[in-house]
Amino acid sequence: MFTIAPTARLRPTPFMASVKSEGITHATFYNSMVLPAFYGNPEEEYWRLINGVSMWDVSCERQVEVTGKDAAKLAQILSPRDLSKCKPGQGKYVPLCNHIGTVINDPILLKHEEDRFWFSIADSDIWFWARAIASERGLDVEITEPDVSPLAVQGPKAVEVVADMFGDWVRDLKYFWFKETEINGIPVALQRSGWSKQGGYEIYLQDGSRGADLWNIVKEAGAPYDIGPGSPCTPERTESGLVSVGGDTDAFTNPYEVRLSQYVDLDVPDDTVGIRALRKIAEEGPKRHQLGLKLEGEDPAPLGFAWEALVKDGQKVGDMTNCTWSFRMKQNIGYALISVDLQPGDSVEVHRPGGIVMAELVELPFL
Ligand code: THG
Repeated sequence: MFTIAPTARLRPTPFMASVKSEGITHATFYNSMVLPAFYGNPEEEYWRLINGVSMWDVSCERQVEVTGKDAAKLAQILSPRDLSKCKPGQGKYVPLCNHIGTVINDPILLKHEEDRFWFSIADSDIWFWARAIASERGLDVEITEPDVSPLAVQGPKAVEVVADMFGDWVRDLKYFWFKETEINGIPVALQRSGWSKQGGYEIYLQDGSRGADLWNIVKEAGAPYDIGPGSPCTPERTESGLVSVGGDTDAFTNPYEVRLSQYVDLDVPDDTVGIRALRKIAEEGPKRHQLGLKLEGEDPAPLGFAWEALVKDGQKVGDMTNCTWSFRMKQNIGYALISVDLQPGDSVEVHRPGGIVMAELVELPFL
């Protein structure tokens, strides 16, 4: 189609040479970085994630490091999830909201020490946001981007690959907990995490000059398990019900609309950004909710670059924010962000570029 023209605004990843030699065919952009997408066979890459083990260059999950006397205070101001019991070595999934309660990002927060945190961010500029909030509140913190690039190892066999690399202790890591360690002299943090429901780890490379070395170490350790390159996998994440902030959300989507309410604690301090709006939304109840859609039709018809309208009795009732062919369910499935008047079991029209398709609303996750 076309080649990406280089510019210093678009940051390559430390694994770029490796993913090229693996035969990358598609990439997307995320946090002004390249996010490798496919290596020529999306279906094979999907089944490898479901049945085996897959390695993903997710360097674009950039880290925002917060250090200093008020670091913990700022972390809690930025996140409506209660962090008071979070321990060093623990990670937590923390949706971030703006002042009107819109979800603006959904990082994994890694607490290294009482006064040092990483926000491992989704696709929006939290470096800007954190600096602005910290300055306006007069906090004593430093906010930087460390030299850190996550490499995800995902799938049911990921634990074997990572145990062969680091030792059996990795089997006892609890979900989102992490440990700073090294492999062949390469400094990394190893965390049990990853954007799939198939299990796995993320290796946070802490020396950008060693990307090819780390890639090769994982590739070699994974060879007995038939590891191969992959990427955050839309069919799997859709079947599994994971949210993509920025994909499934718009400028007004609050956590209650997209099944993230369990990560909001309404009794966090009043100075947490958005908490007053969130309390009001919780009291009044959200106007939209996120449900699954099972579409009619036998042929794969993924969503393109835009949401598609959901219509009932001639009225627009919501949007389809995501649609993908499910290789396990053998049909097109998607997410609806739709009026709470519509419920699982109801059917709606999806107004697609190629015409109207009927779909049934169901609870998430699909599988
Ligand atoms: N890894 C790292 N950083 C990230 C992501 C990642 N930054 C942002 C991006 N992904 C999106 N955020 C996520 C990350 C993890 C999960 C969802 C979105 C996730 N959710 C589980 C769920 O919803 O079932 C578990 C959450 C819980 O129960 O705490 O895993 O992938 N480094």
